[in-house]
Amino acid sequence: PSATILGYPRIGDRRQLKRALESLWAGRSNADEFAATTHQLRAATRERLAARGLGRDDSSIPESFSWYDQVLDAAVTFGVIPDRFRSLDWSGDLVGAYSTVARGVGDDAPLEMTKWFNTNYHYLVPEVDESTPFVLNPTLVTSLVDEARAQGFVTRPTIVGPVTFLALSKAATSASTGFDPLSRLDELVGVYVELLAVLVERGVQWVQLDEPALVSENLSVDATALEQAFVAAYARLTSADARPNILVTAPFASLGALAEPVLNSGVEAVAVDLVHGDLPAAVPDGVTLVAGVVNGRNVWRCDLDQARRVLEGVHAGSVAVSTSTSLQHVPHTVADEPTLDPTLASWLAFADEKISEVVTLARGLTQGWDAVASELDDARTVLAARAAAPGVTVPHVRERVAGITHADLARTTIDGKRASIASRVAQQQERLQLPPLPTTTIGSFPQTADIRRARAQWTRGDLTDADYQVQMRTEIERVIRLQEDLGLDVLVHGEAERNDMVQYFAEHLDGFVVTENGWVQSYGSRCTRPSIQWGDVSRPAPITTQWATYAQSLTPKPVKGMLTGPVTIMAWSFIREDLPLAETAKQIGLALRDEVGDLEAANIAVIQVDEPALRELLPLKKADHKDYLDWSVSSFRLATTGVRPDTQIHTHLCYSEFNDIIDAIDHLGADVTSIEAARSRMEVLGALAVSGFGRGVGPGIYDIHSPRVPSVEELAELLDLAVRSVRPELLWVNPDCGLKTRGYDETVASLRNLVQAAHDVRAHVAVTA
Ligand code: THG
Ligand code: ZN
Repeated sequence: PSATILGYPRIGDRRQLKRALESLWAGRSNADEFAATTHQLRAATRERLAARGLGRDDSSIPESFSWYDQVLDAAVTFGVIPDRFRSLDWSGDLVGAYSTVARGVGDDAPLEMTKWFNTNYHYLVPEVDESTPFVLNPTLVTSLVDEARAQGFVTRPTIVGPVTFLALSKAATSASTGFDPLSRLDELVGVYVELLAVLVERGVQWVQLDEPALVSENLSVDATALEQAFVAAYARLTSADARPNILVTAPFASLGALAEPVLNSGVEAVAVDLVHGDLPAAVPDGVTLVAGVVNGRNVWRCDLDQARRVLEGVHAGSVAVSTSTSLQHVPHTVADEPTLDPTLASWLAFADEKISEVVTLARGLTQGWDAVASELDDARTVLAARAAAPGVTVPHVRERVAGITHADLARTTIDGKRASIASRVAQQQERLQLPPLPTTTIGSFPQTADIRRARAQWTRGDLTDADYQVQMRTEIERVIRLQEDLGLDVLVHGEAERNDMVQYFAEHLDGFVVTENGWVQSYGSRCTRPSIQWGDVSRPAPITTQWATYAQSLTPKPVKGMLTGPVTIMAWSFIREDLPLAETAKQIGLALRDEVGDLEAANIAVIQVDEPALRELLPLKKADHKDYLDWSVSSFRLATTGVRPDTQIHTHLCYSEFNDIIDAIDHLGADVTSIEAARSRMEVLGALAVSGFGRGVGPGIYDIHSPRVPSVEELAELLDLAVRSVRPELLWVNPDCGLKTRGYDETVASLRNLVQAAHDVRAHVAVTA
């Protein structure tokens, strides 16, 4: 094929998959109805891709559908099922068993979830030990292949490749210490070989094996081990007796030194990311280079002239044009955004529009560029119009960024002198009068159906601003009274007014727009609608002060002001690419600095700036880490250092892979940092202790991702564990994330136990400390 894509969104343009899954799980529909809906979704997708210009019967269309997650698909296909789930009805109720592994049941925890490379997609982490059986169950793959054939298509099944699968797996708790899942590569490859034979028998001509692990330097496997693993695995796969052609994909960054072994591994095609990585030096004869020149990660229209130049630089006997990554990371289509300003819309390309760009470039490459002259011309015109459009460059924003000085990044006293950490701590304690082991929550309280309904009505114009205000204030008062009853020490207003911790800010900042239908799968049935940052960012008016001030007026206890930090706003939005990320980060940092200043002026004594995504944007190449950590940490400091010493700055970070960024966390300079720790039983505190972290820490003592109510004993035990690594005077007590997705019953019960556990441990730490 001369035009292809590496994957397509599977959630559906109206989130059909989300609805189908949630209705299946709730028992509102049965497995047959689920099968019918998802069949329809896939059939429509194939037709849509063909209509956009991808070949119907030449394997150009990837078969990238998944019920929930592509890594779970591979785990199920190769039988990598944890013991606790092996007795499920895998042959009778496949989707039921599959869902249970993804969601857990009773005390059987689901597979852990973590970020897919540097995207905002979460995959499920397979668990492997020395004796995990690897057994082929090809149904998930073959059912799609058969279905496509019946529809008149020859498509290309896609599966996570064996190296990436094991590199992303974790050692099961049953494994002996030091066990490395990759040590079982050869056995797993044996089952991949069986799958290849099954696929050939079904008439499959090409199979896609996704190997993004090859480009990442952030995995625990080092480059040499990765290369050896790849070479061994693919020597065996490519010499299999019966197999389809193999396309190996390496999205997200450069293959670097691995390009040579990958291109010479005997596979028929290699897809490289030419948006985020470089062109390999040499492509051997007989290997097709699938050139990923259209960005699969962002929503901007492609600079076709630039893509053409890249394609013209490719020296390979056979070239296909593609997206740099799967399109699962972008929404379906710009055509579905009726309320978007048409000028802005003309600058954008979502999944469907990107397919057209790929097809255009492939036509240029095969038929000559004159054949696509008008498309190239259109793209050129749009790009030029965008560069000159009002709001893209705003002089007062640029001037303010240029005027940032070193002093703006340091906390100072009122008279301009630097405040030592010790004096800050003392002044904050003087103002806040907190007990030891203070209790708090991360920020959001459950978003009830009432709250969602009110917001939907208000958005539609069916509820007046004044009525919406009343409803939100009523909710805030309820949440404040609840926290007072529970005996929490530092309260929150609950964030009822926020649909999403990023979108809410994007809606209130100049330079951003939000979409109506631009859903992107986050994990399983959950989606977000990333905002689009198209121009220079500034804050036209205070954003959160009215809610924070109202909440604080209801109680003598301190109420935290709650903001989302610059890096997280960027990580969870689509960001412009015509300005360095560091510059955008400064613009957002300054906007938030003003917001922090307004909260302080309104007498809010504790201000939390969340950066859950700090680890996520960490570049895949180590050489890029320092630069990233410099600008990301600086943007947080820019947002937070303008306050008085007696104002306490908190931050919250999700995800437990902190090892690479511990120093950066310290450099944020937050007075208190809450982190996810419950699922790892406080393990991350060990790393903090080793680094000599001397600021307040709130290790989450219960996992909010599950409705389970932890007992007082269990919570107290975790606090006792925490006290082994964190000095008691630095320790805070909180859940490990916001409570937005939880119900009220379990939230109240869990927080009651949390407060009790803090009281119990206070008594006993006081004795031992
Ligand atoms: N906001 C944004 N991105 C995020 C998160 C967030 N990325 C990482 C993490 N949090 C992902 N977690 C979730 C958790 C819940 C949901 C989505 C991502 C969720 N979404 C609703 C759904 O799919 O039904 C839709 C929410 C809405 O109506 O806006 O529940 O917090 N930006
Ligand atoms: Zn969190």
